[in-house]
Amino acid sequence: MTHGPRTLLINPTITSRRSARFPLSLLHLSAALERTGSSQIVDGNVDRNFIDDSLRAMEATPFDAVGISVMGGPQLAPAIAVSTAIRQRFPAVPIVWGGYFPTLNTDAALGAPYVDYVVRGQGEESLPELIAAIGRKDDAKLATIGGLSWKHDGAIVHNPNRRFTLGDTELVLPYHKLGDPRRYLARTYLGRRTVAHQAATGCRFRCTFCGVAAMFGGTTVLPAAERLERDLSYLKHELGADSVQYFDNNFFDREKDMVPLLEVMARFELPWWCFARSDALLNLSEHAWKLVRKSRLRMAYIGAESPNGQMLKEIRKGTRPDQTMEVVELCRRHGVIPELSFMVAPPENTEEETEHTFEFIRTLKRINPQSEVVIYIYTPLPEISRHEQDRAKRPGKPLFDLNGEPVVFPTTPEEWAQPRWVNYTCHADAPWLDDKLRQRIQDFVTVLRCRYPTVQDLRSPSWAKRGLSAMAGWRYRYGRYNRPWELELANRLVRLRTPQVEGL
Ligand code: B12
Ligand code: SF4
Repeated sequence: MTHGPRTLLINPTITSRRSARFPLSLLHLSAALERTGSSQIVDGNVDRNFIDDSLRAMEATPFDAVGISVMGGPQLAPAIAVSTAIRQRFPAVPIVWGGYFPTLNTDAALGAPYVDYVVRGQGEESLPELIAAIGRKDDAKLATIGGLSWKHDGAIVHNPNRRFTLGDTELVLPYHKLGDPRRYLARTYLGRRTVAHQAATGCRFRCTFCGVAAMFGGTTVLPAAERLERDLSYLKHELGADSVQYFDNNFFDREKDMVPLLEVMARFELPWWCFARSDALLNLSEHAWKLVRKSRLRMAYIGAESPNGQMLKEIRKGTRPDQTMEVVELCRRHGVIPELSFMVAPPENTEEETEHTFEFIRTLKRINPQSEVVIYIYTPLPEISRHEQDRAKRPGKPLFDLNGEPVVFPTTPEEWAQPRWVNYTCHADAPWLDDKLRQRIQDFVTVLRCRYPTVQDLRSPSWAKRGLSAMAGWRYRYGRYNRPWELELANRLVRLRTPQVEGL
């Protein structure tokens, strides 16, 4: 029998059941909570009735608190819905929000009547401390919990940030809390049973546009090789995983620290995917590349962002366009597919920069036709979301909409959940984008993805992909992207996959 506080942890629906991967945030929190109490997980990605099921779980067992993981964008509306339902039925149970949305929009989240506490950044230490303090009704203790934002006498209080750690190194995550963890293994381009895993946490860079920089403020913590070995051993031998998608924010860190990890991975030989930077890959030694090949890296998602060196400097990306060109060639030589992401339609020189990016993508495709391309609209973070140190050092430029009016960001979760702000968060639309350019971008993307269907698409038959590619050939060759109605029609039948929405 378990003693101590009980916490219900909820992952509101964000993706289809097919695309559901381990809710790693909740698994990490659950592992931490088990030390002093117990927890139950409801995952809205596999449990489509997660609101009713959360209420039922609370009826069956009294919980001391509910923790909800919230990413901005499409997860927000279900997060609001489940929080409201819980507040109505169980008004006395405290509700804690954590994850990227409340970390980046703390005041908006805490202003909602159904959010009592926000944990900013990592939750492994703050959440158990918070739940213990709530149980003892200990306000003095609340004031000492790092990373906590809370309400005191009607005002919002932000405690100082907490340092990042990798938490307990003794145990594998409590995957059994998800029912049968094997149902989270999926057929992907990497293998028949791909598993999601996070080895290191954070990122040492501070790109101004990035939610990861806003969360971690340039900090990263790598795991010990033994820990990675233990985790991979469990995933491969106990769960039967045959490939791994690493969710690490930025996989390749300093080579000397990476080599012991790559050595472990080279022993497991599980094909893998990760987020990486062009400079890190270009700087790897021949020895490291040997390990990378042996460990079977299949695809690296690289933030190329822009062909404009000046813009890359301004956003503090720290990489250059020539490095993007070099890395696609390097990847080709090593049998790794580069998946390049770009941010088009920036707030300044919107059209020109977009066309320039299209041309750059064509050049990269010539160097390495296997390069995959993901196109986002550049939607800078609201100033208030950026990490406090970066805000002070480098204030962002003001943003204006099409009418020249300043862009005013939402101040409540409900506003952030409106379609136009969901699109903003998903980098799918921006207030300075006119209909003509929006259409132009959409047309380019249609022609490009038909001309070069992604290898990540296992759903569409290869004859259909070949057919689409042939149909799109002349448009791509002559740059005639406008109104590709025939491709849209054909694509509606084939339904090519969109990894930027669904994940691998
Ligand atoms: C997996 C993932 C997804 C999956 C969702 C999971 C699934 N398939 O089941 C999918 C693919 C659906 C997805 C979608 C999106 N994602 Co996403 N996603 C991720 C990813 C790669 C991993 C998340 C993860 O598991 N991390 C590991 C865990 C351990 O860390 P964590 O989630 O941060 O949790 C810790 C803390 O945040 C905190 N915490 C979290 N929840 C809670 C709850 C409580 C109560 C507490 C106390 C603490 C707490 O404690 C946890 C443990 O330390 C991250 C990048 C990353 N590496 O984190 C991006 C990331 C979170 N996604 C992001 C975004 C923006 C999106 C989108 C909304 C937009 C987009 N275009 O990418 C889309 C929506 C797409 C659409 N149109 O529908 C951004 C968020 C940044 C921001 N600006 O807000 C990230 C950081 C990617 C990036 N580099 O920009 N995503
Ligand atoms: S864009 Fe990539 S490198 Fe830059 S801060 Fe974000 S995760 Fe790190």
